[in-house]
Amino acid sequence: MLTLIVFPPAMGLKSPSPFSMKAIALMQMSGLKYKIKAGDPRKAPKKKLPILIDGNKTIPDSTHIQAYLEKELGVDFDSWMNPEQMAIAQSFRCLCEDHLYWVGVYVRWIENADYAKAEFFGKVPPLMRNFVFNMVQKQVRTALFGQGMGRHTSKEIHAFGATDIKAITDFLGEKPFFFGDTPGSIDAVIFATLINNLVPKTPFPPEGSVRSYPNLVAYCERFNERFDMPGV
Ligand SMILES: N[C@@H](CCC(=O)N[C@@H](CS)C(=O)NCC(=O)O)C(=O)O
Repeated sequence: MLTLIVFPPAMGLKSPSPFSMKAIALMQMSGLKYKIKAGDPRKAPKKKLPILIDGNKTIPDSTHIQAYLEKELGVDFDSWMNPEQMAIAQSFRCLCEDHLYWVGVYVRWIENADYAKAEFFGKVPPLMRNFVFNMVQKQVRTALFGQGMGRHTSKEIHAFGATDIKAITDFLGEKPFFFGDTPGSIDAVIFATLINNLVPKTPFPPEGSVRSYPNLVAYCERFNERFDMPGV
């Protein structure tokens, strides 16, 4: 039995991490039997989630999980795509995972700190809660600074996010999935990114949020329904 280890539920999502959500989406798209378990990134081989466990094999990283499903388990996500579509998909994957992701991290952990504290550490005894949250927030700030996003002002970060989301909404247009009628692995990325932008209270960026684009909201609903996403 395959086991997918993801961040525990919060913010009304089965997993409030775009990478965990992407892995869940890929598993749902694969049609394989698997179970989801909440885990702790500190215990993961690369100190990040998601990871996939298949017997005695451990596969960290959502991209490597996708490759494992394709190469080892025969799942075919994208063979219908032509090289131009593959190139566009790769560009949008980087937009979501290497740029827009960091806008979300900033909005969630820095700008909406009280909400994040309550959602992620609400069950921690009050005396410990501030301590643990401050520790995590410090790590997040360091990561944001190292990546570069954290060196910008709030207004600049929002503008980056709004431009990324505009690119997604414009490219999608009225198509049911990212490249038309057939969903591919890029849809797992786009869905996971958008759904993490749709959580209540932290629609990011506030200017030009996902919620303000009807085609993106409808896309999330369509993906959710088609792949019977658990607990979204
Ligand atoms: N490249 C990885 C990124 C995974 C990732 O960044 N996961 C974050 C949560 S969204 C994480 O585990 N962070 C824990 C930490 O940095 O301590 C993937 O595609 O799976």
